[in-house]
Amino acid sequence: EENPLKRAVRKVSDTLQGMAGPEEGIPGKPGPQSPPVAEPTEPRDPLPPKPDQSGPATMSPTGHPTGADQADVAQSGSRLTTAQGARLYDTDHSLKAGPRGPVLLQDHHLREKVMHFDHERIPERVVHARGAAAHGVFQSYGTAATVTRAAFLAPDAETPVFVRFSTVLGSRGSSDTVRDTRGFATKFYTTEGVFDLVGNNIPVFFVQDAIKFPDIVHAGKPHPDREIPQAQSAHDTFWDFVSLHTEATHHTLWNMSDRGIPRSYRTMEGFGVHTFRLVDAEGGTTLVKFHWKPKLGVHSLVWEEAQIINGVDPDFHRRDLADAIEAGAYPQWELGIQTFPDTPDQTFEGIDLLDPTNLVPEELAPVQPVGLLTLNRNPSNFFAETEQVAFHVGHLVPGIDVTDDPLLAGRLFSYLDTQITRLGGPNFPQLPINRPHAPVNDMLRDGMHQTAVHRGVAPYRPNSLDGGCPFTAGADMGAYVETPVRVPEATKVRAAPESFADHFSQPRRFWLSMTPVEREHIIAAYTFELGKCYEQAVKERTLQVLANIDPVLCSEVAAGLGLPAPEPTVPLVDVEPSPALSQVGQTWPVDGRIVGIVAGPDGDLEGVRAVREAVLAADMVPLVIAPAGGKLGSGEEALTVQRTYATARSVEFDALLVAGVPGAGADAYGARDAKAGFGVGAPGVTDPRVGLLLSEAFRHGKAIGAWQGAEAVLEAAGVPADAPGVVLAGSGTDTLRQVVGLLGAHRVWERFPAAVQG
Ligand code: HDD
Repeated sequence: EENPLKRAVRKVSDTLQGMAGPEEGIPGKPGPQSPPVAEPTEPRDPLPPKPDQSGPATMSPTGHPTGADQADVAQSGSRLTTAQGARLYDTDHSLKAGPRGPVLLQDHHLREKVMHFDHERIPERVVHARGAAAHGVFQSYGTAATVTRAAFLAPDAETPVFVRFSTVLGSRGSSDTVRDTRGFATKFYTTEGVFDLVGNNIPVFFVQDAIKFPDIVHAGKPHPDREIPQAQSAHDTFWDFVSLHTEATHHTLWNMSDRGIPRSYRTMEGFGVHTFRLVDAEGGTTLVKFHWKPKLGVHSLVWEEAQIINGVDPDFHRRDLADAIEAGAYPQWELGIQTFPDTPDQTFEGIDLLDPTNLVPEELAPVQPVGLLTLNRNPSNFFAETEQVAFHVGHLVPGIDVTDDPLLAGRLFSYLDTQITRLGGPNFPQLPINRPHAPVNDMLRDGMHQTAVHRGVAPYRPNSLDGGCPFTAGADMGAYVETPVRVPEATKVRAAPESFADHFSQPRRFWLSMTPVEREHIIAAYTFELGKCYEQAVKERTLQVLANIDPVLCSEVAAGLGLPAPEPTVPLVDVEPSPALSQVGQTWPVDGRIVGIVAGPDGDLEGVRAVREAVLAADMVPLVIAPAGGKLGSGEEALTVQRTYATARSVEFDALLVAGVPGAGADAYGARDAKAGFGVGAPGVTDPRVGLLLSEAFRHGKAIGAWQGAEAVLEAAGVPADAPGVVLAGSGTDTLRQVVGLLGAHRVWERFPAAVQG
C-alpha cells in the first residue's frame, strides 16, 4: 500500500505531466497539442467547487446561524443576470442611439457593470499586503492542558484553521522572495470562539513600543517622493532609522541573515513574538512564547537565487504553497511553547519577557510540542478568503491572556482599527472567512455592510422584552475572564523600563550562534543593502551599530563598503551561543523537493524514466527538462516534458541531474556533439541555457549529478566533476541515490567559501 504522501507526490507529478498534453491533462484544460477549444454553446450550471475548495463551515457546530450559508452567497443559475437577478441578452455592447451613435445614459446594465468594476479593489493592508493562505486543521496533543484551559489545546481536540503567510513591506503585487520578515498568521476556529496567533518568521521585533510602529514602517516603505524601492529594506530611509533606533538591531540582524529569504513558506519557523499568559482550569498562570516548527526543517534561498526568482517567478512562494497542497503534500508545523514561571518581575534567566526584541534561547527553555498544524486545502477565492481575512491579536479564547508588553498593547488597538478602512466598516466578522465556528450572540447591530438579519427587539442589557436574552456566562460556562493580575503602583510616565536598554547582547548571541557560512551570508547582506544607500552618514552609523555586535562583522562589511571600521562604543558582552538558532548542520526530510532531470532527445530515456520513478518513490517531485516541449521518445514509453531549455531556470530546482547518452564514451559525445541534444544552435556547443542552468545551480550550492558520460556537459558548464556535491555514477538511479543523500542537508555547504571562521 503506497503511503498517502507518495500518492500525493505522484499526483502532482502526473498533474504537471498533464501540463504538456491533453491525454493526461487536467480535465477541461487544453494542452498545447490539443485543438483550440471553441466557445461552448449550451448553458450549464456553474462548476461546483473542487472537493478541496469548499469554504469553511459558516455555521457553528451547534447549528447556530453565524451568518448566511455559503450557498446563499455563491453565484447560481446558468444565465447571465444583473446584480438584481434580471436576465441579460447582451453584455458586449453599450446601448447606443444607432451603432455609430452616442451611448445612452439609460443603459442601466452598462452603469451597473462599470460602477461595480470601479469599486472592485479595497485598500491593501498597510503592512503585510502581499500574502498567500490555506485552510487546515490543528490537532492538539493535549500536552498543554496542564497549563491552559483553552479547549483547542485539550487532548484530542481538532480545530479548523486558516493560515496566511505574507511579506511585510511590499505591495499586493510585489515579488515573493524579497529580503523581508514574513508574517505567519493563524486563525483557529475554536469551539470557544476565534483565536488568532498573529506572528512572524522572526522571533523578535524592530521596536519595543507600538508607538514606534508607524516610524519603522514609514522608514521601511518606499521613499515617499519616487515610491522606490519596492518591497525591500535596501535604501536610505530604512537604514537611517534602524541605525538611529538601535533597539531595531536584533530584528535587522535576523533580516540580514538567511531567515530574511526563506526557501518556502513550508520551511519557515513561526513565532508569536510576545510573551503571552496561559491560564489553567484552576486559574494558575504560566508565561509562554509560541513557536511553529516546520516538519521539513528551516531552509532559505541564497541571495542571488532570491533575486533571480523575483524576475523569473514573482509568485514563487505562493505557487509553492498552493502546488504542495494541491498535490496532497500537506505542509505541517508543530506548535510548541516555551514556558516560564509567572513571577512578578516577568523575567527569565535575566531576560525581560516583556521586551519583544528579546528571545529566550531554546537551550534555556526548550520548546515543548503541543499540537500539529496541517494545511490541506487551498482557498477557492483569493479575495473572499486570503484578502478579506482579518486577524487580530485580541481575538483570544479562555485560557490565553495577554501580558503588559507595550508592543502588544498597541497591536490590541491596531488590528481592529485597520479593518474599518480596509474592510469598510465594523461588520468584517460577518465575512465568511472571519465567522467564528462558535455561536455568536453579540448585541452588536447595524453599521456598514451589515448582512445579518437580527431578531428580537432588545439588543441591550438588562432587558425584559427579549426575555432577558442573551445571558452572560460565568467562567464555569466558558466565559472569557481576564486574569486578575496585580498592577504595580506606579506614576504615569512616557518611558521605557531600564531593562529595555540593552540593544546589543541579544544580537551578539545570534551572530555568535551562526556557522561560518551563515555569517558570510549576513556580511554579504549588510554589504549589499548598505551599498544601495547613498548617504555616507547612514553607512557610517550602521557600521557603528555592527561594531557593537561584533568586530569581525563590522570590519568585513566596512571592507565591502570601502570604509574604515569603527571601534565599539559599548562593551561586547560575553554571551553563550544558542546552536538552535543556526539553520545549518542537520539532516532534514527531502519530501516535496524538486529534482530537475536534464534530458536530450538522444539521451538515456530508460535511465530518465527510472530516475523519475525513483524521485517519486522518495516523495520528491521530478521535472523533465528537454530542448522542446511535448514528448521525449515515442509510443507508450514516451516521457512528458515539463520544462524546456527556455522555461527552466535553476532557481526552481533543489537538485539537477543530467541524463547520460547510451553508447557514447565520455569524450565521444555530449557537450561537443550537437546530436546529444545539449547543443542546439551552433553545432558542437552546449546550449548556453543548459550551461547557465548547471553553473547557477552549482554556484547556489545545489546537488548536481550526471551519469554515463554526461559529465562532458558539466565540464562545458564549468562545473568541476570533483567539486563537493557533484555526483558522477554509472546509472541514473545510482546518481540519484547519492544526490538524495546530499539533499537532506538542504545545500552543499562546502561549496560556499566561508570567509569568516567562527
Ligand atoms: Fe502587525 C498585519 C504580525 C506588530 C499593526 N501584522 C500583520 C500581519 C502579521 C503581523 C502576520 C498580517 C496579518 C494578515 O495576514 O492579515 N505585527 C506582526 C507581528 C508584530 C506586529 C509579529 C510584532 C510582534 N503590527 C504590529 C504593531 C502594529 C501592527 C506594533 C501597530 C501598532 N499589523 C498591524 C496592522 C495590520 C498588521 C496595521 C495590517 C493589516 C492588518 O493588520 O490586518 O493592524
